[in-house]
Amino acid sequence: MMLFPPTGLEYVATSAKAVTERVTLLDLRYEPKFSEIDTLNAFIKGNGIDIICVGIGWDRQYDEICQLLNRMPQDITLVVGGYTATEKVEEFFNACPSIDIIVRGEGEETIRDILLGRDPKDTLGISYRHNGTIVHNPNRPLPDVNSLPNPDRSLRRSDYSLSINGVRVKNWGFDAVLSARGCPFNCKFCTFSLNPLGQKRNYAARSVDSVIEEISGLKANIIMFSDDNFFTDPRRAEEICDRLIAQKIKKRFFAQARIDIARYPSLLKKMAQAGFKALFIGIESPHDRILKQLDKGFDQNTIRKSFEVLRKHPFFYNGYFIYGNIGEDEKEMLYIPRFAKEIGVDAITCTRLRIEKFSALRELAENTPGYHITKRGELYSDKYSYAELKKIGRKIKFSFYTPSRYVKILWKNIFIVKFFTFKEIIFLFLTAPAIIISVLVKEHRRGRLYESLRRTFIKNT
Ligand code: B12
Ligand code: SF4
Repeated sequence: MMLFPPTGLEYVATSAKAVTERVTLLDLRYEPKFSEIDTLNAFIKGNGIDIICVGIGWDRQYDEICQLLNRMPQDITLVVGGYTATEKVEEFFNACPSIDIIVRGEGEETIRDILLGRDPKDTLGISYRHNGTIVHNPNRPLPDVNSLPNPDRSLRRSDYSLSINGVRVKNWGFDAVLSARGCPFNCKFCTFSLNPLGQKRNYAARSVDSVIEEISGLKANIIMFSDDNFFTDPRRAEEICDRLIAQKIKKRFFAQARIDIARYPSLLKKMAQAGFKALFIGIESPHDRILKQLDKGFDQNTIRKSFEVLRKHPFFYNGYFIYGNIGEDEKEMLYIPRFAKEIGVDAITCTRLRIEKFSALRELAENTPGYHITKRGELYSDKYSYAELKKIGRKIKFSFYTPSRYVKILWKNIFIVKFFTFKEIIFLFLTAPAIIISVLVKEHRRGRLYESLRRTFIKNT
C-alpha cells in the first residue's frame, strides 16, 4: 500500500538525525530501482553510508526481505527494527546472518544509543549477536510521547499520493499524523496497543498544541490520524477540532474510531466543520455471542442504536468486520454484509480472525477442539479450512459490493460527505477509465476476471 509514509521508520530516522551527521531515508516502494540489490549496494557504497537501518513493519514478503538483507554489504553494521522484526526476533536472526542488531519495540531512544556508540550490553531494548550467540537485553521502558520529535518530513525523497493499481491520481497528497499511542480497551483479538513484546502501551496522548503545530506544517491535503482510536479522549478530540476550525486549517481528515463516538453529538458536529470526512469503525461482528467472545464491550443492539445517530452526520463510514471466529458457522459469517447494509455503513473491510503471538484469544483457540493456527497466525478449523474461509470472504465481499454500492459510494462522497472538490471530480472521471482497465487487468492476471464479473453483475455464488 503506497498511500502513507512509513510513520514508525520516520520517527526513528528523525531521532537518528539529531545525533548523526547525515541520514538518508529510502522508501523502496517509491524507489523501485533500489529493490535491485546491486543498485542499492552501489548507492550505499557510493554515499559513504556506515550504518544501515531497516524497518520491517508488515508480516508480508518475509522471504524476499531476508534475501535482500542477506545480500547487503557485510562490512556495514545492519540494524533492523519495526513491528514484525520485533515479533520475529529469533526467526530473523536465524534466517539473516547479516543482521547485527534488532531493536525491539519503539525505537526512537534505542537508535540514538546505538548511533552514539553505547556498549550493546548496556543498551536496553535490543537483541544482538555476541560470540556466536544471540543476547536479548531487557525491554526499554516506553518513552513519554511528548518528548519525541515529530517526523521530519524534509527527509522524504518523494511525496505520498494516491495510486490505484499503478494509476497515479496525482493531485491528492497524503500524510499520517500519530496524535496518541496505545488504547485503553482490551478487545481480545487486538494487538494494536501491545507492542510485539506483549508489553501494553497504555493510552498516551500528545499535547493538543503539538498536534496542531504538526498538522499546520503539512503540505498534504488528506491526513490520516494513525491513532488506534483518535477519539479515546472525546474532550481532547473536540479541542483539536476547535483549534482546526479557529486556525482555519483546511485539510480532509480520516481516523479510526469506536462506535462510542455516537454518544457525543456535539463532537460529531465539530468534526464535520473541522474537515473530518471518513471514519473507520471497528464493529467486528453482528453476533452478540462473538462480540462477547472478542470482549468488544458492546452488543448488536448498541451498534444499531449508534448507527442511527452516526447516519445523521456527513461522514463516510467504513466498518471493520472479522469472520472465521471461533465457533462461527457459515450462515453467521454471511450475515455480515446484510447487517452492514441494515446499519448503513458505506463500505466494509472484512478480515479472517488472526491469532497473533500475544493475542488474548490464543488460549481459547488452542484449547477448542478442531481449531488450528498456522505459523503466520491464521486460524482455521476442521470444518472451515483456510481455502474455505477465503471463499466465504469473497462471498461476503461480493454480496456487499454490488454495482449499486459503487454508485452509492460515489454519490455519498460527492454530495453528502463532499469529499471531492469540483476540479477533483472532473479529474477522477478522466482517470476512471484507466483505473477500471487496471482493475480488469489485475483480475485477469490473477485468473479470476470472469468469476469476479459474474459475481458482481450476475450471481454471487
Ligand atoms: C495506521 C495503521 C495502518 C495504516 C497505514 C499506516 C502507515 N503509516 O503506513 C493503514 C490503515 C493503511 C494500515 C494498513 C494495514 N495494516 Co496497519 N496499522 C496501523 C497502526 C494502527 C498504527 C501504525 C503506526 O503508525 N504505529 C505507530 C508507530 C510509531 O509504531 P511502529 O510503526 O511500530 O514503529 C515503531 C517501532 O516499531 C520501531 N521501528 C519501526 N521501524 C523501525 C526501523 C528501525 C531501523 C528501528 C530501529 C525501529 C523501528 O520504532 C518505531 C517508533 O517507535 C498499527 C497498530 C499500531 N498501533 O502500531 C497497525 C498495524 C501496523 N497494521 C497491521 C496490519 C496487519 C495491516 C494490514 C496488513 C491490514 C490488512 N489486512 O490490510 C494493512 C497493510 C498495509 C500495507 N503496508 O500493505 C498490523 C501489522 C501486524 C504484522 N505483524 O503484520 C498492525 C501492527 C496492527 C495489528 N496488530 O494487527 N495500517
Ligand atoms: S480493537 Fe480498537 S478499541 Fe479494541 S483494543 Fe484494539 S484499538 Fe482498542
